[in-house]
Amino acid sequence: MSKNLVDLIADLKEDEALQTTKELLDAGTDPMVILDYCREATEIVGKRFEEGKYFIPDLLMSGEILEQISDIVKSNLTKEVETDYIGRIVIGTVEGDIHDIGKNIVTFMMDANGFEVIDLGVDVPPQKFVEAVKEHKPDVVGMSALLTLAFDSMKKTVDALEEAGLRDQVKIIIGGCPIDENVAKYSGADAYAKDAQEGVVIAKKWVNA
Ligand code: B12
Repeated sequence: MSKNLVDLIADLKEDEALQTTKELLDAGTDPMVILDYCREATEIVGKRFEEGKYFIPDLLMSGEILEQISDIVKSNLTKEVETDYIGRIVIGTVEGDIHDIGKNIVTFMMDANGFEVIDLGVDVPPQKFVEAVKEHKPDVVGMSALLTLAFDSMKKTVDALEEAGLRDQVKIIIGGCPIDENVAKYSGADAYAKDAQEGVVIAKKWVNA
């Protein structure tokens, strides 16, 4: 069944993929496991795109399927009982990059774990991050990027925060499928997370929650 969902997404079989997602959740599968299947499937889609077997419309279709699955999954994740926020995070996909499915999952997970989230959207210029940090005074800034080209935007954003004298007031976490420790070092971020769950764990540590 599980392999099946990976294949259905990778083969862009929208209706069957959504149906199988619902069946898996009804059968008690952990929603986070479903997100892992999504990741496995995106790797296959990405590879087919690189190999010239898939084209932009196929990427778009995979994006649509992933978005619908993450909506279904989100509605199955239990939100903790409303309490005071444990911290505030400003998040966005950096300039030049419009991928937002992963960022939206992180936004949801942070919110579900007690953070107040200010989501700046996609293709966010460094200056917009700076303004948001001035306005909202967050504990954490989260940046997402899926394009290797966008690593420079991450660096520029960290530099802009530095220049504005705000760097010491926030912790910065980055993520996205090509992001690793080296990118964190290159950009000047404090940490990177391989997925939304890890991001939540790190952010919680930063606010001592
Ligand atoms: C769907 C998709 C699209 C959709 C995006 C729809 C949308 N609303 O986001 C569309 C069709 C629009 C698209 C466009 C393009 N895409 Co595209 N796309 C993908 C694909 C297949 C899946 C991405 C995805 O949604 N993954 C699922 C999510 C859940 O995973 P995720 O983003 O990694 O997020 C998780 C973690 O990384 C982490 N995370 C993510 N962000 C953050 C942030 C923080 C703070 C934290 C803590 C954690 C975290 O948590 C998430 C959940 O656990 C990938 C393939 C791949 N391997 O990823 C290519 C891919 C990213 N795309 C690629 C390319 C080249 C493009 C285009 C340039 C194509 C073109 N020629 O036009 C354009 C770029 C446009 C732009 N300016 O951004 C390349 C990038 C290659 C590179 N080296 O840069 C990839 C890798 C495909 C490939 N193998 O060639 N794409």
